[in-house]
Amino acid sequence: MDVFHVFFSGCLLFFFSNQLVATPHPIVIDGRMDDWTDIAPLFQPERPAKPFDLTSLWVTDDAQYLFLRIDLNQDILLQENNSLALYLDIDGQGETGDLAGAEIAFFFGDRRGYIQHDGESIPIEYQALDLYIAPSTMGHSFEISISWTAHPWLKKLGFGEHRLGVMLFDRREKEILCYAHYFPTREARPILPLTTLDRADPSHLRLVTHNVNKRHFHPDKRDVFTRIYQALDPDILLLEEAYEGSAEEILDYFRPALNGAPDWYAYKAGEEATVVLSPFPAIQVVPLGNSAAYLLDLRPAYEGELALVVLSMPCCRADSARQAEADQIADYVRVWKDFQLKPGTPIVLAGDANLVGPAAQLLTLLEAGDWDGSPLTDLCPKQLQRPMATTWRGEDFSPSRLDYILYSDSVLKIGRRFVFDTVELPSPLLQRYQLKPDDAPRTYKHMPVVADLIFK
Ligand SMILES: [Ca+2]
Ligand SMILES: [Ca+2]
Repeated sequence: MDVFHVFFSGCLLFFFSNQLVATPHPIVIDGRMDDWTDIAPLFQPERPAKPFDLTSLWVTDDAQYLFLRIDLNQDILLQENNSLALYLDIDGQGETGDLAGAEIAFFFGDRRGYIQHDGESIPIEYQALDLYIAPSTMGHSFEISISWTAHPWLKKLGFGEHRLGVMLFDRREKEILCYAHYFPTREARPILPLTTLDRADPSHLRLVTHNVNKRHFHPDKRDVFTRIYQALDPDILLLEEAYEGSAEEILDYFRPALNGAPDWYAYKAGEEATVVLSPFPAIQVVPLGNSAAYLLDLRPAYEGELALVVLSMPCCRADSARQAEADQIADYVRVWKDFQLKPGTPIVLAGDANLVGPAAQLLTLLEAGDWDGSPLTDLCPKQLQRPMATTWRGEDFSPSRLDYILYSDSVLKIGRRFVFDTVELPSPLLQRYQLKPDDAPRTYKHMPVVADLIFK
């Protein structure tokens, strides 16, 4: 493509002095935009003029990442079937690089791009930029992070050390949607000491959900699964896609990771083999498509019961099957509340919801409803070491938040909550739990999600 085929169509540019910003903006890539409210847009057209157009661009950064928020005038999936391209001029020189002086180009709908350096160009996917995108569902507002140092060429080009040229471009209409400049601050994020994975209080009931993706009986992975579950120390361990083995065989296999799990119960249900391991007997086990509902009796350790749905919803482009399963789950929760549960029984929906399509699927699950008539709450925990809420490591698609914990917050509080990965965790913490940095990537693609339940 050459620059003469590009029509510059009257963007307004805002040059925003980042010198006023005292601390880095605590952006979390989680698909929620409330963390951007104190940041002024870098670019806003007077009114979106084109059928597919940008309505706002925000840019901020810290020592590790460049963060972008892109708002559009229509709903899209950012990682499929769209013509949006990002061009970044990263060496501060408009005359070097490709279109608009850019050394980085990324075509979101193709999940591909390139980096240019010294007249050479290499094709890239998300890994070369350490690119995170949220939400993974359809929407018109997306947040994105790019690591300053993900690829050796980025360092050579001085990424983050020069004025950035940021261009958003519609490849279908060959139109520039925006071109703006941004001055990185590279301010360090305040680092909170991270020394323990433990519950804040021993009375908190730790729920861990993990899509083991058929790997749970893999002989090479057993040792790592054991060390990770030992470190997380669940009271209730939920597994999804644990096809191989009966519930009892899976419990026996993981006993070494669960302090021997004396007097524990094991259940398995649903087309995608959801499993519940805990010291609590189930009063009900009901398959709901790929997912399953479990009513656990928590007595005498805790009062009453826990109404649990282990999610393992249909994946990928099975949008109508996923919506149908969300409807089935929400209907079941309503039947539970209307006819079966003691009012105020805590309700938790946890597991792999695979939400990569219309946003309505999440709303359906949330609208199963809390006891006070409000929707369920989406816990949306983030990783311990990164400002990301992604629970799936990525492959072809960027890392995504696929695993969810939804709960009835009128009767349930949550203590510690996090998405667990071993990469980039501080060494003392890894040593304390006999973990290695590559344990998690060697073992799983979905990360365990942890929530400590506190009953009101
Ligand atoms: Ca956010
Ligand atoms: Ca350049």
